[in-house]
Amino acid sequence: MDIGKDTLLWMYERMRLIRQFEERLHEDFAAGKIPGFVHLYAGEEAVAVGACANLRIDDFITSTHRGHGHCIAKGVAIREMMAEIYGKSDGACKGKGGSMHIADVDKGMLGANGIVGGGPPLACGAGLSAKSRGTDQVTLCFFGDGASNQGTTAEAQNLAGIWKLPIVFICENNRYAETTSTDYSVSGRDIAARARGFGMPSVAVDGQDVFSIYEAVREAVARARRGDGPSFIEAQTYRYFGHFEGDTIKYRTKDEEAYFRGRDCIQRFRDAVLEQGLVTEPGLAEIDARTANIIEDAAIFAQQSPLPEPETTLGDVYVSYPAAQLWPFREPALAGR
Ligand SMILES: Cc1ncc(C[n+]2csc(CCOP(=O)(O)OP(=O)(O)O)c2C)c(N)n1
Ligand SMILES: [Mg+2]
Repeated sequence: MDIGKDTLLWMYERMRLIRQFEERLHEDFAAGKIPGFVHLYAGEEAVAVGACANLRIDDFITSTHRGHGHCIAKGVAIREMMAEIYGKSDGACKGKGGSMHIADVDKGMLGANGIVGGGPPLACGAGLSAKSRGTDQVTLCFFGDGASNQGTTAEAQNLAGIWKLPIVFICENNRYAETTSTDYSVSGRDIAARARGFGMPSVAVDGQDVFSIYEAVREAVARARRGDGPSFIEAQTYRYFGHFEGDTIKYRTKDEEAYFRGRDCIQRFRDAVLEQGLVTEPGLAEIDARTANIIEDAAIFAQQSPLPEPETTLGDVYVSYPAAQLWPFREPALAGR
């Protein structure tokens, strides 16, 4: 396995953090402690973690309504995420965004959002910005199978293709868009094949295998950094919980759920690294204990944080950029197309 030990341990820690974060939210939401809508990412951890393991802090990601895993994989602070989801003033967006609007631009996390297909055009903006400024920053664009049917996603792939933008499109095909199965909603069934029509390399990979995701994204990120343009990866995965917390899940069978839980990304990671002697059982147990503490600490932090003051409601609606940040752009913006 061509992955350094530090990266392996980081992958395990991040996947455990996401799983424990989501399981904690599942409990706290059921107990009535969390306001608003919550869409959980548990089951899909390998996608965000395997992908973001290839990034630098100054790279960008765009996200979806199911964004906690993307945030954690890109390094957003767990305490601030938890407080944001609780709607508290110490949250990543001062408690005004909630689960579906966590953003941390300093970490390159350009924001979760509630618009299905909202991320791909945003990724084009980030990609065009990097290209215009002459940096080698890469943008990973996460979106779902449902979003793959949106016009915005097709338009973004086309723009990224003609402008050779440094973007990796990552479709998280978890087989459902709300209650609708991809068997019904995806014409032609093959999401990865569609991207080839835009002239970019595209592969479908096992999204419950962190190593497969890591390898596929590594190649795509290298291509983007070289200036060779976008790539597309369809990650075939599964969400363990309902579409949103409160979903009665009438649209899939228990057998199907058991099948995918039997292919759990964290368990498979453990089996692989232990069998190959890359990490020891106590080494993994130490990470389990540490991540459990981080989640417990974050939940207490969120519960103790005050609610935002009503008079702050209209603050932070628009961003003011100092003129110096906007100009000069490096010209020509699209040289080398
Ligand atoms: C433009 C738009 N249309 C419809 C919705 C309602 N909606 C919210 S999530 C969702 C399903 C998205 O499915 P997918 O892209 O596969 O993501 P997943 O929830 O499976 O992660 C829909 C239809 C929306 N938020 N935005
Ligand atoms: Mg889906």
